[in-house]
Amino acid sequence: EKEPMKVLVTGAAGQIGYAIAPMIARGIMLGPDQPVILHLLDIALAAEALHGVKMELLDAAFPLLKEVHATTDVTEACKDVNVAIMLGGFPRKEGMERKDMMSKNVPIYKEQASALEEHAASDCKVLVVANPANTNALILKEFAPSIPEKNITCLTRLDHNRALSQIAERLKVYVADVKNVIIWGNHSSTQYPDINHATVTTPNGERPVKELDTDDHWLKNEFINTVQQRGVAIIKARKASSALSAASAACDHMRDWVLGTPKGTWVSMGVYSDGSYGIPKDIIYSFPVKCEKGKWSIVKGLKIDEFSRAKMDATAKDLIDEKEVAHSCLN
Ligand code: NAX
Repeated sequence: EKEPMKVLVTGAAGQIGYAIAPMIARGIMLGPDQPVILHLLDIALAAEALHGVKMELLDAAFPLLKEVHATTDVTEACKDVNVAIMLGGFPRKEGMERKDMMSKNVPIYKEQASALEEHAASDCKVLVVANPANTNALILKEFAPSIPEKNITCLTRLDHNRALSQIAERLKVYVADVKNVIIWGNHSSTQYPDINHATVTTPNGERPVKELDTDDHWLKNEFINTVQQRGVAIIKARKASSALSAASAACDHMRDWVLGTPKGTWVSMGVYSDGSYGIPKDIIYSFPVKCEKGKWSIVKGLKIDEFSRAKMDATAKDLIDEKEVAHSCLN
C-alpha cells in the first residue's frame, strides 16, 4: 500500500470544505489507491462545526482515510502536508468594497504562507480557492519564498468546467466529448473564456467548436457572459455560492496536476506568469496548461486573434490592479 499523503484543507468547516472532504477521502482528488490523512483547519469561531465535520468523516468509514486532524492552529495544520487546499478566508459581504475584502484576506494569506513555508513538505502543492483567488495565491507566493513558485496555483477550473458544460448544452453533445476551452486571467468577471481552440469529439473525429457552431454572436456574447456570471446565477438560485461544483473542480485541478492531463487535452490553471502570450510576469494568471509527472507547463504557440488579445490584456490589467490594492494592504 502507498504511503498516505497529507492533505491540508483550510476553511474546512465551510460549504466547500463540507463538499470536498469526502471527495478527497474517497480518492477522487489523488487516486483510488492513494491513502490520505486530512488536516482540517478553521478559525476558533468555527471550531465546533469543524469538530462535527470530523465526526462525520470518521462515521463515513472511508477505507482510504487514515487519520483526520481538525485544528484551529495554523502551525499544526500545515505540518508536513503534501497538498494544501486553501478555502479559508474572509468572504465579501454585501456593500463591502474590494479593498475592504483584501485588507481582511491579505494578512490571512501572509500568515498561512509563512506557516506553509516553515512546516509543509518541501514539495507541497498549493491550490488557492478562496477569493480573490489569484491575488491570495500571489500573496502566498510572495510570503513563502522557499516554496517553488510552480507549486503555488489558484482555481479557475470551475470556470473551465462551466465553459465545457455550456458548450455541451448548446451543441447537444456530452460534456466529456468537449475539450480544450481556455480560461484566461483572473477568476473574476473579467476572466476570458476562449473557445477558439476548443473541439468536440464526433463520430467523424475531432471538430472545432467554431465549425459546429458558427453563430459568432453567441460565442462572443452569451457564452462568455454566461460563464463569467455563472457564480452569480448560482447564488441567486441557491441563496448560497457554488460549493459542490467548486469542490469537484478543485479535485479535478489537483488530480490532473498530480496524475497528469490526458494526451491532447489541456486544462486551465491559475499559475505564476512567466510572460507567455505577452502577459505580464509576476501575477497569478490563468493559462492553458498540460500536466505530466506532477508538473504543469503552459501550452505554447496557440494563435491569438485581436478579440482574444484585448480580453486577455483586460483581465491582466484587472490582476495588476488587484495586486496593487493587495500590496497597499500590507502597510
Ligand atoms: P464559507 O464561508 O462557507 O467557508 C469559509 C470558511 O473559511 C469558514 O468556515 C471560515 O470560518 C473559514 N475561515 C475564515 N478565515 C479563516 C482563516 N484565517 N483560516 C482558516 N479558515 C478560515 O465559504 P465557501 O463557500 O466554502 O467558499 C470558500 C472560498 O472559496 C470563498 O472565498 C469563496 O469566495 C471561494 N470560491 C472560489 C471559487 C473559485 O472558483 N476560485 C468558486 C467557489 C467559491 O466562491
